[in-house]
Amino acid sequence: MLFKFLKSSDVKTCEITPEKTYMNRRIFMQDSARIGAGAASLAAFGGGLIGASPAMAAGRKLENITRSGRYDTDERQTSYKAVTSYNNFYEFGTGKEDPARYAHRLNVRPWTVKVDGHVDHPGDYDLDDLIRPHALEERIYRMRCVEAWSMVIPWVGIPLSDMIKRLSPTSKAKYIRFETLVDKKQMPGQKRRVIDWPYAEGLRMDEAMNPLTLMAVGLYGETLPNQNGAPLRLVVPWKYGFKGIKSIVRISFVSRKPNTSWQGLAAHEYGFYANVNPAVDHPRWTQANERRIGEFRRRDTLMFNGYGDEVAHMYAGMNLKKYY
Ligand SMILES: Nc1nc2c(c(=O)[nH]1)N[C@H]1C(S)=C(S)[C@@H](COP(=O)(O)O)O[C@H]1N2
Ligand SMILES: [Mo]
Repeated sequence: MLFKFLKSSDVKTCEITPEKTYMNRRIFMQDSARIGAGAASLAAFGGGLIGASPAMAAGRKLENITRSGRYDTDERQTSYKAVTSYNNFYEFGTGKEDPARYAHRLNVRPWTVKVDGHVDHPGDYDLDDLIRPHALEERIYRMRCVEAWSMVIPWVGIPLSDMIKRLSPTSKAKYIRFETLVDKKQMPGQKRRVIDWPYAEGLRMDEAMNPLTLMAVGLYGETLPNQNGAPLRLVVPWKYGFKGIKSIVRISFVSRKPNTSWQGLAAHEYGFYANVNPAVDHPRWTQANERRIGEFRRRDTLMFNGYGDEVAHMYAGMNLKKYY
C-alpha cells in the first residue's frame, strides 16, 4: 500500500481512497455543492489540507478550530491524562485501563464509513469526506457515565446535523443507527462475547439533529486517541456515556427504533433514550449523584446533565420513567 512508504503530507486523498469511495465522494461533492452546503468541502479537496485531516494518527494538532463558546461549560476540565486513561471501550477489554493499554492496535487510517438506509447519498465515504476540516468546532461538555462518574471534556468535532444535512435522509428516516468496527485482530476484547458485536447505538432523528450532538474527531485540540474512539465517535452530552459510540464504521438511516447493544445486554437496566436523569435510578444504584473524576466529594446529578434548556422540549409529554 502506497501510503505506508510516504509521509502523510506527500499523499493526496485520492491516492489513499479506494476507487469506489472516490467515485462516491465525487457524487457527494457535486450534490452538496448544489444544495449550497458544500463550498468549504469543495475547497478542502483542492489539496494541501491532508495535514489537517481528522483521519490522521492520534495526538495530531487540529488546525482552524472554531470556538463559539455558546454551549461550553466553564467548569474545570478533566485532565488530559484522566480523559485518556480511564475509559470504557469494551472492544479492548472491560477494565478501565484496558483501552489505553490495547487500543494502539487499531489502525485508524484510511478509515471508511458506510452510509446506508433511507438517504439520498448512500455510499462508502472516506472519513475526510464526512468531516469538513473547516467546520471543526470545540465544545467543552460535561459527560456523565451511567456508572455515576463524570468528566468535563473539550471535544473537537462537527455538529452531527451538519453531516446529516449533506447526506440528505428521506422522510422515511426516523432514527439513525451507528455501528463500531468489528475486527478481532485489532480489537482483542471482541474475542469474548461480552457484547453481541458490533457495538451499536441509535438516536431519534430530532436528537441527532439537535445542535448539541457532535461527531467528534478530537479532544484537547488534537485528533482523538484511539481509546477515546478514534477516528470518529458520537458525543451526546445529555445522555449517559454509553450512547457515545466509538470508532464508527457505519451510519444507517432507519424507519424503526434500532436495537442498541446495552439494551440487548440488559433491557431493564439500559433504555434506548438513556437521558441523564437523577430521578430515575438504575436498578442497582442511584443516579441522583455522581463523582467528578479528579474530585472526592460527590455532586448532585443534573436533569439532562444540565442541558435541559437545549433538549427538554424533545421529551415534552413523555413519561421518562417508562422511556428511560
Ligand atoms: N464502541 C464502543 N463505544 C463505546 C463504548 C464501548 O464499549 N464500545 N463504551 C461507552 C461508554 S459506557 C462510555 S461511558 C463512553 C466512554 O467514553 P470515553 O472513554 O471517551 O470517556 O464510551 C461509550 N462508547
Ligand atoms: Mo459508560
